[in-house]
Amino acid sequence: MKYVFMALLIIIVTVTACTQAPVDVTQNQDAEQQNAETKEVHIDMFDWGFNQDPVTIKKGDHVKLRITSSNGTHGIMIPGLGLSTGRIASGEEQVLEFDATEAGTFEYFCNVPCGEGHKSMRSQIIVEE
Ligand SMILES: [Cu+2]
Repeated sequence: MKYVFMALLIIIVTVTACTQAPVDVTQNQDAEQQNAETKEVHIDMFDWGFNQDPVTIKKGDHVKLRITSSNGTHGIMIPGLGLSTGRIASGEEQVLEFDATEAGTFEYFCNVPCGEGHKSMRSQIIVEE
């Protein structure tokens, strides 16, 4: 009886050890990141406007804004997303990245006083559901 019990115990331990595959957490995280689309948008600023007016993206996108100036020194502030660039002179580029976790309309505008048309440098980022 004792041997039968020992044999059963050994079988149970062996089967349990062989069937528990280790859970690879990092693999699951990689899979999630690969599912998020990276949407690259180039916003070019000039006296006095933006080439993207508005910018439309999808909720869930990972967004990379490449921001340049082709004419004048400008910058971009997006208060609703807590993002802003510094001053970007003609020929320079700065990048802002964020995850579009919320649908909605987010105003953006020039954050560098750049002359008579400065106040008209306003646009929107529209995050669609
Ligand atoms: Cu400006």
